[in-house]
Amino acid sequence: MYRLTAGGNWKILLPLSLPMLRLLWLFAVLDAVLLLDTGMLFPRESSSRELKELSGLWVFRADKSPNRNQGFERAWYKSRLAETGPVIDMPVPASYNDITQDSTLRDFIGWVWYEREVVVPARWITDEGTRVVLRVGSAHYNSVVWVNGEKVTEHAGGHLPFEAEIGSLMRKDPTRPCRITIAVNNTLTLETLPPGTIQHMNDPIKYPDGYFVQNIYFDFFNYAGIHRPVLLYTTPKVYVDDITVVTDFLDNTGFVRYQVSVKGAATATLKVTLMDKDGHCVASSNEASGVLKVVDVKLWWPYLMHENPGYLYSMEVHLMAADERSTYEDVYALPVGIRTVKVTNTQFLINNKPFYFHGVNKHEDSDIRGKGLDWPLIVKDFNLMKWLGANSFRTSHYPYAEEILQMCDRHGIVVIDECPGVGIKDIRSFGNASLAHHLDVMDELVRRDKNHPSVVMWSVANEPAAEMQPAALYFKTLITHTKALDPTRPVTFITDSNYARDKGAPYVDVICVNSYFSWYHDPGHLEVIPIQLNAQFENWYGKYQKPIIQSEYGADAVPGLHSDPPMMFTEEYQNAVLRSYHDIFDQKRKQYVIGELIWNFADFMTAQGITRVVGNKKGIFTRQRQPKAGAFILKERYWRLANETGRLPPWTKYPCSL
Ligand code: BDP
Repeated sequence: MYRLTAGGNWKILLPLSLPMLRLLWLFAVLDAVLLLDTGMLFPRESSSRELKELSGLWVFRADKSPNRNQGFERAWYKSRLAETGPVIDMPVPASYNDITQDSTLRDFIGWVWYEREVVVPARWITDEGTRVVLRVGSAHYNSVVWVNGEKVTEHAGGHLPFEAEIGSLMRKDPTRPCRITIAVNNTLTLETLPPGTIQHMNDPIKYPDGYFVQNIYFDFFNYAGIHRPVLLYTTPKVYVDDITVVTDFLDNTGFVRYQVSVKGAATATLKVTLMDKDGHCVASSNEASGVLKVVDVKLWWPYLMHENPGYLYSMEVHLMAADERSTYEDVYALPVGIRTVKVTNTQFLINNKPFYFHGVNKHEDSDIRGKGLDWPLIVKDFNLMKWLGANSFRTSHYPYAEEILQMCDRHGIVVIDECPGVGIKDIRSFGNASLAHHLDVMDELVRRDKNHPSVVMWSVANEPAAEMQPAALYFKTLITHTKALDPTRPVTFITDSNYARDKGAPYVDVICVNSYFSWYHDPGHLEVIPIQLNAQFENWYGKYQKPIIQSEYGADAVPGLHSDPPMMFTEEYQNAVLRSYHDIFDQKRKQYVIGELIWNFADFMTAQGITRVVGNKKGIFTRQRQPKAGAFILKERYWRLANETGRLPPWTKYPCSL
């Protein structure tokens, strides 16, 4: 048996029992987690924390100067933006691209400037024991932030949050409102994620003076701006900075290994309480780290796998500390789902039961707001996914808003969480600087999303040019690093069906393959799908003996376009592609295929080009979320799969519930 010593180390006393082995494993994995210096807990109100949302109208100005640098040269952050030149209203959160009628703003490349003045409650300023934190949910891509003309932080990359403590700055001049200026630059280079290049067109016969374009190697519109809520929140000076949980269970006992990190004081008293949904305390502790044992545990189950999916406990951390001036009390409540994830040669196991991904790939994309967070859209999409019988999605091709992951936790929708490693096609994007940034982004992603039970796998990239020589070392480093960051979740990288691009495959736990037979290959030839898809699966499995997810497949369908026999771009052709793929999935899912994710949930905007008719039309829903014929095929299939592979109580069985 093992016994826990004061320092949290285990000592061998007697042979191990099974529950003890479980505990030991939990300790080992959490100790292996590479924690970053600071946490990135989602801002939540509590008895010790207040929030002030800064969503709404901001003042906006695009820097249209030839080198896009006038804002910095003339220090636009030093005064009100309106004093620097013409400004317009801009909603936050939203992409700025589709808000006006100005095509130069839609296609703008470079720095844009946002500004907002805010008045905060007086006690935030007077109470020096209060921290005031400015948080940006995400901005595309590089950002610099000033408060009252002083720089407080900068951040590289979109899709992930960043913060700065601004209390002391606000206290410098408590009488004036606080002016927040955020400059955001959407330029993509060989070393950003996603990568891109700026091309200057110097031929005076063809292009105006100073003309340049942004080249990108991914298939979605390069929306930009402040995409997620900006807010101010408070914590006491001594505060809960981070919480990490890892869960396990044995029979009907659940285990929650946790670690709380405190900032602002060397010592603090903690009380950690795990509450069930009814608010009853099921376990508690006074330590900063330990294992909470939950008797008669209610596991977190995916949607359609259990009659009560998405069960969440609440871990309430109560901190108390004191210094010579004051006492501090902080309270933070983290939702916790108790579940396990494991991968074998042929299966993906959630709570030791085989899980089959029947889901979708999405985009954060819609009319007018672009990639801006929008609650009506989020809730509509969840209703559509549930209507469809989808139990999962992949956050193609970048991390989605944490608010979306919280919905997944609550509804039991399983997530493959992808970083923005999309469009890595140029050999120069495999260099050290690119790798260092990619590793940083994985750090930030894991730090933000590690506690979400819905997140069951990390995806480090989509369809990189992995046949290039430096890719092998690049992906080995990236995948090994990600596994070290989080030893509890499998890691994948998404490849196309070209076997030459398998450089990440030796290191991943699950092979994810995208293929577009009868579309990009042999366009119009539906008859090739069975043979090519069969060969794809046999080859990848034959080489690596790892379970496979068909991570993308599909065909464009312009809604309302019909033809029989089917022709490309009609709804009938999309249907035929889906049906043909499904036949092979049904054969292979008895062996080692563990999932299928349609490309795409909904039509989405792309750059203009000769293959795109106002965006990518591979959605089974239109961009306005109306079903095409393919949605009904998928709905029929997903409910059938749920009935076969899930554990649905009789009353939810298709078609009775629909
Ligand atoms: C895949 C890409 C995806 C594209 C899709 C398509 O992963 O981003 O949108 O092709 O062309 O290869 O529709």
